[in-house]
Amino acid sequence: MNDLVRYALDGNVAVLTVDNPPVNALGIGVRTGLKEAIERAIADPEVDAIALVCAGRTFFAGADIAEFGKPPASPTLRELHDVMERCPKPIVAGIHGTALGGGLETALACHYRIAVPGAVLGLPEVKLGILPGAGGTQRLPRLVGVEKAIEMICTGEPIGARQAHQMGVVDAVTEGDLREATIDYADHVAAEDHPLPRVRDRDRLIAEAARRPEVFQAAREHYAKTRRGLMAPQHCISAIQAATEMDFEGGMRRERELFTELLNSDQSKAQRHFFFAERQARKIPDVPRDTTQREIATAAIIGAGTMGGGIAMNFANAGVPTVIVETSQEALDRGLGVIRSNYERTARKGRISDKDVEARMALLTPSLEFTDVSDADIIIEAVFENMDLKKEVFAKLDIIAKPGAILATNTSTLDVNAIAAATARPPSVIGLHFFSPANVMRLLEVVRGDKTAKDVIATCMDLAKRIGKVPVLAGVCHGFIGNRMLHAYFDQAYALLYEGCQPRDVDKAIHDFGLKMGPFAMADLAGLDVSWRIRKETGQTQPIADRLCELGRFGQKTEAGFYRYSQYSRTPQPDPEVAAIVEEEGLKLHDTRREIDAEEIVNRCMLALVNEGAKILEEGIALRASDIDVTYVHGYSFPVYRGGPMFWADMLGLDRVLETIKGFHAAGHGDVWQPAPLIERLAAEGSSFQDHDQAGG
Ligand code: 3H9
Repeated sequence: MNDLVRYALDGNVAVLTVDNPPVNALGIGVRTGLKEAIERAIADPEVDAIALVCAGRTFFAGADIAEFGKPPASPTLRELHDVMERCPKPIVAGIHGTALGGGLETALACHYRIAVPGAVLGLPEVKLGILPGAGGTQRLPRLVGVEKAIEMICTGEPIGARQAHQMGVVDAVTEGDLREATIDYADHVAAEDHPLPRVRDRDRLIAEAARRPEVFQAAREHYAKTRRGLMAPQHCISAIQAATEMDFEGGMRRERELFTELLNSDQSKAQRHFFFAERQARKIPDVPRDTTQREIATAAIIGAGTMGGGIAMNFANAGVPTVIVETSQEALDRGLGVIRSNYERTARKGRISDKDVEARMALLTPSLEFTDVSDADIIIEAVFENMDLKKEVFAKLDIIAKPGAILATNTSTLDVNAIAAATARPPSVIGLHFFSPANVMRLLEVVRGDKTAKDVIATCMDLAKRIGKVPVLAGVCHGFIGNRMLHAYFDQAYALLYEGCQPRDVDKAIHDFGLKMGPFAMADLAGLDVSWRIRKETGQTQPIADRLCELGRFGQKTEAGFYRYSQYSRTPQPDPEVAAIVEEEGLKLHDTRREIDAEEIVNRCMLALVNEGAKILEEGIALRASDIDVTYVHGYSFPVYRGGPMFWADMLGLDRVLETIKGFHAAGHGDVWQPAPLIERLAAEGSSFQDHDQAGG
């Protein structure tokens, strides 16, 4: 065949082994090799059956995403599946690792499927802004019914082999050697001489669902709420519905139309960009992948507050024994109590078992003794955001921690170099900035100090994956990547209030743009008192927010902030008292108030992110524009279907971005609207942040 597909004979079974590392993506080479191999097996009179397996760590992880956007090359996946499904000799897929997307679709085009117990199967295309475009929306509902197919396809969440067996997606689960088991299975079904089962012919569940079209409307409403703004889940539902309204060929044609529409959409371009951005973010040019790492078998967290507790949960979830240190028994009890109730809530939702709750709690050792961290491989400080306090903690850790331990600070803004300088071992000091709630938010900003050792960085980037986080490397500056940009964003949000908006105008525009919540609802959730205290300490003012705080309006926790809240609901209600303060303070700065439309609100807030992001990029605080995108999607709920703020700017076109920024500057909105030189340069060259990333920054 070709060098990606090996052909061998085992008795009367042709064994096709695909070997296309790292994940056996079904690129053109694999498709060509497979088609030729199947045709050869069909033509060979000695062959009675075909076993299809993959080498390496996984079965096919899907179509080759890097091929999207290029002209389709024949044989396409669908053409290949046609050859497979019509093959007169049984084809058995042997599945290990992950059978995802086009990978599972290929398995569904085989006559039989067997899997090892650890295999995982799914159709995650929706996460790339597309739908399963090689028959997945037509074949899966024929096997598992419409409801289960909708759930799997619209969430993109995979299932394990045993569940897949129960649902009828695989025919058997094998504990033994997969290759041998697949050959045996193929041999066995060939001997039985039954008509070959083809998923496309199974119409019973489809016919049943055709009588209940209301299922589709309910699904549309559900995913419009839970996947707000995303086109792909709605298109997935339409494609599955087509399976109940048309014959197989008609359904396939409809699936193709919907797939093409999605593939060409800006949403899918953004989501595919994001897929590669997440993976790119793990790569650090001067820290090669094979850098020797420090072993992390145990951890310690200083501080059992909201942040410390959330961080500790990440380690317990990953099975890492963790000591949590506090200064008072009361704080320790409170912290551990919150962790337990978080776990119990998850157990009530059925996501973990009661046994898991106890196992995870057992991994956490509460302590009032600082010296109890002395054996930990990594110690993460999560105390109050105050430089003197942090320095004091690090000076103590320097004395107590074992040699080689990684000393991490969870500071969200402070100078990691200054914190490192409080120790005699700055190479072992790093920033690990978790986002609140730390057990939920996926972003981890890994802050590299001037002296942080490469093995410490490599260890932390890998550790992030182990504890379920997406790491982004940042350099040292006030607020690093995320919070420095957030500062610029909030400045504009406030400026809009002074000029003429009310909090709900700004929040609505930002929410409609796709963020989970606007800046003022977010501030109410986080609490207004923290930034008020910092402003007072640093001699700054923000008159509207200061006045709200003086009235004891600290946000949701006091049932009043920028909005009013009832005791029972977190839904923000506009408050005339706030409206009056906003107007009064606005008129102190401007002669009149003006109407500001949603487009200006979005541009002011989002382009503030982009302009600051470009400066961060130029200064080398972020390695890539795509790292900034990862930061904003995973840390600040920026809509993934816009790809992140920098990708969004690319889609607008940097010439348009520059013109709008210059317009804000000319309109007197302040010197923050001096365009970042990088934007000026890229716009002049007619290029984009993506081009800048590809050129190596
Ligand atoms: C599809 O199938 C469409 C069809 O319905 C219809 C077509 C007509 N293609 O994640 P990792 C690369 S859409 C190309 O770090 P892990 C990845 O970029 C597809 N490349 O490993 C990375 O490269 P690098 C549906 C891919 O062990 C390397 O492999 N399938 C693909 O943490 C390692 O990846 C999916 O959406 C791909 N399909 O996780 C599955 N997949 O080293 C997408 C991976 O240069 N993949 N790469 O950075 C995954 O979810 C994970 O990669 C997987 C492994 C779970 C498989």
